[in-house]
Amino acid sequence: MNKKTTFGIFVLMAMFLPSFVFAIDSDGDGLSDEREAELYTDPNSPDTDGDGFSDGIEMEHGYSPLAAGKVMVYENDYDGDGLSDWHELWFGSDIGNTDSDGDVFDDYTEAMHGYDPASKDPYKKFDTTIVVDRTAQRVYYYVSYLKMLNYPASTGNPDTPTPAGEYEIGRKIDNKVYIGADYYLPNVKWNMEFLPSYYIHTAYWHNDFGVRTHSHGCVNLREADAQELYQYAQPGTPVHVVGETPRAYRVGT
Ligand SMILES: [Ca+2]
Ligand SMILES: [Ca+2]
Ligand SMILES: [Ca+2]
Ligand SMILES: [Ca+2]
Repeated sequence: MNKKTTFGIFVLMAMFLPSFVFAIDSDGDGLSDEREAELYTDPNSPDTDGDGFSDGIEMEHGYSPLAAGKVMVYENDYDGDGLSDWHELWFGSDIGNTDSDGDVFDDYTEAMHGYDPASKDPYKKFDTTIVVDRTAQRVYYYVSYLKMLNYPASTGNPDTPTPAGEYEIGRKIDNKVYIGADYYLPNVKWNMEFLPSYYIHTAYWHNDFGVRTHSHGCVNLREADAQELYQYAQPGTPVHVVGETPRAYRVGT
């Protein structure tokens, strides 16, 4: 190794050295004091929740250092705002503050509507998408790449399938009557049209959600699920219908 190369390596080391020097880890658990402040762990205790596994090891394997035992980071909600610690770390919001950016909207509500819970900027938005999975008979709601909701559903029967494709919510109707040649269904709640005459809506006349297809092409959800999705679905929200319509009576085993 010539002198020039040695000098080059020395300069490189000197450039990166300060970041190691200043990343103080008082309790030696592998997480810097700065990181522990974000995580609400004790910077002076290597095992904040006292379950025998260090904060650093828990974070490395996806377990919460704030909850004893095998509680995953995505299962823990330190501030109880509905958004898990894992999601808060992904969004960059404060896991110990229900309204991280102080704009009076809580982190969960902001994230679910696609707003950034860590920023007051109302124009900084994430994409939201509804995915209808015909194979699994489920409906998912995504914010960016994160699956935020996962519901059992019933799509169109094999002879009247829900058409695959990429659509978007056109209009929302609180209460609607469905009339066809062989059916009359009044008082159907939470209707989200994604293609002319094709809606995502409740279905009080059956309980086959997630089990089998059961419609003339609409997507049926349980009432509480449809009501929840209705809050977040807006005209223009993309709806992707994917997978295959199952021929079998039951989905899965
Ligand atoms: Ca530490
Ligand atoms: Ca621990
Ligand atoms: Ca939270
Ligand atoms: Ca907020």
